[in-house]
Amino acid sequence: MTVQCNALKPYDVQAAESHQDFALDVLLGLSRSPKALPSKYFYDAEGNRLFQKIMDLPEYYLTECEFEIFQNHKDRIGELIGSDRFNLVELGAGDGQKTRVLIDHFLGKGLDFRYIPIDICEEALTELLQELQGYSPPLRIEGLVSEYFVGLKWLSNQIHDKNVVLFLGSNIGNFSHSEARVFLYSLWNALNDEDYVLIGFDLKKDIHRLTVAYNDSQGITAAFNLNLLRRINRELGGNFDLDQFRYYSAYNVYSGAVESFLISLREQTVYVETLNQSFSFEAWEPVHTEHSHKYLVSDIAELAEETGYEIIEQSYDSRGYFVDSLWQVRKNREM
Ligand code: AVJ
Repeated sequence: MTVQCNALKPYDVQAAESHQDFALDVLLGLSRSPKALPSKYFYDAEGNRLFQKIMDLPEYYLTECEFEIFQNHKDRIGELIGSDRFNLVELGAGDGQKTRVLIDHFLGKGLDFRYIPIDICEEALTELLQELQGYSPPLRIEGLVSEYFVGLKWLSNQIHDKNVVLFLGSNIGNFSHSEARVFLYSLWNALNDEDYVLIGFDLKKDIHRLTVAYNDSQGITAAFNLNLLRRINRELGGNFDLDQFRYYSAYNVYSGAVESFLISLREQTVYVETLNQSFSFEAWEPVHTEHSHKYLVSDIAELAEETGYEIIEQSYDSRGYFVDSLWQVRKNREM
């Protein structure tokens, strides 16, 4: 696969397919029982704007934790990963605000790298690329608009390069533990021996703290979820009445995840033009929208071990809420 981009316009790897994928996933998700929609579709331009607001919420502690970790541990992280030239690949970069702490630091230390942010939201990526323009010495950047798998594909072609992959902000939390295992093993496969990955895990903690982070007082998280229905209206010609659905989320102790739903407030039928199909909802019927998994420190060790990495360093925030875990790929040897 050839991927070309210029600095200001991210290369859109998926544009043509993604509209069809969305239609198909909505059809599948609203036809099954219980109903569910994949959380990756939160991130259209509006969804991304709402997610940026979530990151600024006092209740959503994750962002400030990772900021603090990067501020306090950037020296150490830089020392561990940087000597030779490397590719700094970020999966799900979003607006890249936290990453900029690392990028600024790495540039300041004279590390030799190019930055490859990958994200499904074109608007977020374009904004990020524009912000990173002004650097001197200039930062080498290639932005890709895509889901994670293109990142894996891109990486598997860099057979002679050293790679450092960032997977931050608890993005991994949207995977179940078995999905995370498959994903990390696929990543391992695409990487070279001794490459690094830096993964942000949100840790298990006081359940009230978890619950409140996904039930903010300003209702931004609710709007973020409801935007998924608005996106169906906009892009697929749906006629969802957003007032007839209510956001609900709760921490499930068994699954170890905050689980989010949109609940139909009454019996209703919704028509989606592109699909030429109606979907009926019973009163109080839930549509699952997201799980955000929380980790034990022991889960992280197990996950690294199972998928072929060695844990090099765990960096925590001062409250012990969050950890950025630096792993190194181990190949061609007995572990
Ligand atoms: C971007 C997946 C890390 O699960 O915490 C924030 C998304 N959902 N509030 C998360 C989200 C509701 C977020 N991740």
